[in-house]
Amino acid sequence: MKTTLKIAGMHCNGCSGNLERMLNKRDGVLSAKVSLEAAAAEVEYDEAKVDLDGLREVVENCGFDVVG
Ligand SMILES: [Cu+2]
Repeated sequence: MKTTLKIAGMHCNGCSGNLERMLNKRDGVLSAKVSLEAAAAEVEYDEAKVDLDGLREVVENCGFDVVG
């Protein structure tokens, strides 16, 4: 599965880099790419291991919000 999440709350490359690292660490995430400019995370994941709620949880644990 591949999805693009719109992220609110990222202010700098530290924010986006941290979120990208945390998403990539999540079990079931095959690859994650976070763009500060687009305020979005492109995530490829194994839906048998993680779902959208699981991805949202990672985003929220990093202090950001999924807005779409
Ligand atoms: Cu920042």
